[in-house]
Amino acid sequence: MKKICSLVIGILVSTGMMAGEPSPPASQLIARLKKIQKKGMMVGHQDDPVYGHNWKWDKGRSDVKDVCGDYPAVMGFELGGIELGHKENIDHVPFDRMRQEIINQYKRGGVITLSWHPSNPVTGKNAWDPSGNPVKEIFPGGSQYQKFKVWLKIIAGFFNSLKTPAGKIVPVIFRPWHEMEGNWFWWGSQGTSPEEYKKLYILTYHRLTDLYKCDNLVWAFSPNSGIDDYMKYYPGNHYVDLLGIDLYDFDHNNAVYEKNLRHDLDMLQCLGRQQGKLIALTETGAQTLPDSTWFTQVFWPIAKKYPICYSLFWRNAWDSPKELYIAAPGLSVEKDFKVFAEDKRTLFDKDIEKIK
Ligand code: BMA
Repeated sequence: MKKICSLVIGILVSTGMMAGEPSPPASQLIARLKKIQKKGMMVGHQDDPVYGHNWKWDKGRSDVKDVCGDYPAVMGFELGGIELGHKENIDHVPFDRMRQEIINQYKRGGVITLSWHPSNPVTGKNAWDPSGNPVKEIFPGGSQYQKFKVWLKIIAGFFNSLKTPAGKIVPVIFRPWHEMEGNWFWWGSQGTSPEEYKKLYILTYHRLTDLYKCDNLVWAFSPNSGIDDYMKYYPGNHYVDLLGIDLYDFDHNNAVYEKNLRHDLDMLQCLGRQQGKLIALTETGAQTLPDSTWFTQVFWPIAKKYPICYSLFWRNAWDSPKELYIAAPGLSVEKDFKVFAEDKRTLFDKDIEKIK
């Protein structure tokens, strides 16, 4: 008996868990997301509380809330620029404001997801510059390894700073190195082999998790729509908690979007079941929202058939008018979005706040 007990304790200690100890914040969030997913799909919006259609930097404001009376259940924020020590991200959102909004969203029971478009470590240009073989250079022995280690330390510092005034650490969904099979980002397929990509994801995971003890990260993997072999760049089940896809309609073509949505969600549903992972549309939307019934007639009739944890509609960009992806007061899609929001299975902040 004694022997068995010490064996069990040995296992618990070696896995970092002791009976009676709360599980890490990330595991708590994963369990909560699974519960929420049974109720419906959370509606998400990038940069929701910091700017929107025709406004910026107001406090307490949100295009989604102005239309349907509640904040989106998921808010997305962007970390690009933090690695350079900048005070504002690449879309000019101050990191201090972002931290505050993340904490506000957590306190009202909402969920947070973070993306990162770091600059090209070799050329110093932005994330959309794939030149200079940067991925090869950031591994041990490479010319940018020291710099990359500092970047990860900085980003870990931000994750570890996400604490409520009472000292509670805020769990977030972290979605690094997205749309990797495309050729536009420096970590993308242009100069990076699948093996190098996996190494990059795993290196990031280990340094943040093991070295900097960021136990508040739920890890998302999100290729772009149209990927033939979803597992080609997949770093492995140990490193990923949520399977996503980024899918847009940039061309005002409902039929193509619908076809892609069905295709992507069929694939995600199947893989999610197979691998036992959550699934989500990690970025989506119809650019400029020209169809005034897009939410109820195009998106939702398909999306509602799948067990998607959330859909993150991209930003209503203050600095780029064509980047408009969710309803705001005065837009032709406003009424339609209200109907979409009234559906029992579309979830906003108040719908999930009691699901612990
Ligand atoms: C992209 C675009 C860019 C933006 C970036 C990071 O998809 O919206 O304008 O800078 O995301 O938010």
